[in-house]
Amino acid sequence: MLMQGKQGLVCGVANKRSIAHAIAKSLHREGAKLAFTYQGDRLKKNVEEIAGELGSKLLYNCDVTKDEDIKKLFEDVKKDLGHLDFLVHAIAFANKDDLEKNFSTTSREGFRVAHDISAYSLIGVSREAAPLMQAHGGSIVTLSYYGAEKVIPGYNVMGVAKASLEASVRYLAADLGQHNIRVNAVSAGPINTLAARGISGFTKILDMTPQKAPLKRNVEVDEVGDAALFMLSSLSRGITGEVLYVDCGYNIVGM
Ligand code: NAD
Ligand code: IMJ
Repeated sequence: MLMQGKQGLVCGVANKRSIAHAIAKSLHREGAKLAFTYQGDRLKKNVEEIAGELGSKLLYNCDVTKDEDIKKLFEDVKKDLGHLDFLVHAIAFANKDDLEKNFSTTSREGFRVAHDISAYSLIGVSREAAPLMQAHGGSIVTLSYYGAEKVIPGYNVMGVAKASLEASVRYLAADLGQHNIRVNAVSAGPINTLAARGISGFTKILDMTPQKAPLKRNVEVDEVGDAALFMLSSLSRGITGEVLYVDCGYNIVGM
């Protein structure tokens, strides 16, 4: 029971396939008390059901493009939970046409949206979570992807946003370390979630990964859940500002 007596907030559950759901399952298995955010009424029922299965009734609506939603979220969390030991950020979005067209056609607005939702939001939620963590320290984990550092066909502006996210992890870690708050990213291999479905070429990438990855297979979502659990638990207490690859070793291979 690695997380006995610990409580935290999970942002980014859309449905049962979500990486945030797998992380929440790992945290629940180890005894953590969980609260969840959902993005708008469309997803409330899904998240309510998932939270219920993981012993939680604590749900908050939060659209990370709205500063007032983020502020209200942590005011409510403070009322309901008092303090936070951990925070999971598993949120990304870019306009679909920016993931399909040539990268050089990315519009100013498309660039802004991808960076606002996929990178700035980590800064926004970390800033508001920090005062709730300061007394005991805390751990924040976000999700990244290899497209942050190497060109992956179609990942386009999301790759640039993930590069910004990973740099933000380092700057947040440097800033919040004085309060014993750690900030890390888990860089997951391709997983068939809502955020991957309908992406042209995604199936091809899933099919090609086992040929190159040292473990000769794709990563399973529960493996990402357990790695995030490690980063959120005291087992990783000496680690901050890091990007941990959970990709069956894919990123270490040149060709
Ligand atoms: P998902 O679709 O289940 O999760 C994405 C979440 O982002 C959803 O819950 C959605 O509601 C939320 N979101 C989008 N815009 C938002 C907004 N404005 N406000 C609040 N929430 C918003 O897909 P997933 O694959 O579980 O994605 C979770 C994270 O994992 C993302 O950061 C993604 O980039 C990352 N990731 C995914 C893969 C993959 O192959 N699926 C690989 C590596 C990293
Ligand atoms: C996404 C696009 C292109 C290639 C991709 C992906 N590969 C992988 C993903 C190879 C693994 C999934 N991924 C890592 C993401 O971060 C996805 C983010 C995303 C997905 C969508 C789809 C629907 C939509 N906007 C999106 N914005 C971000 O409209």
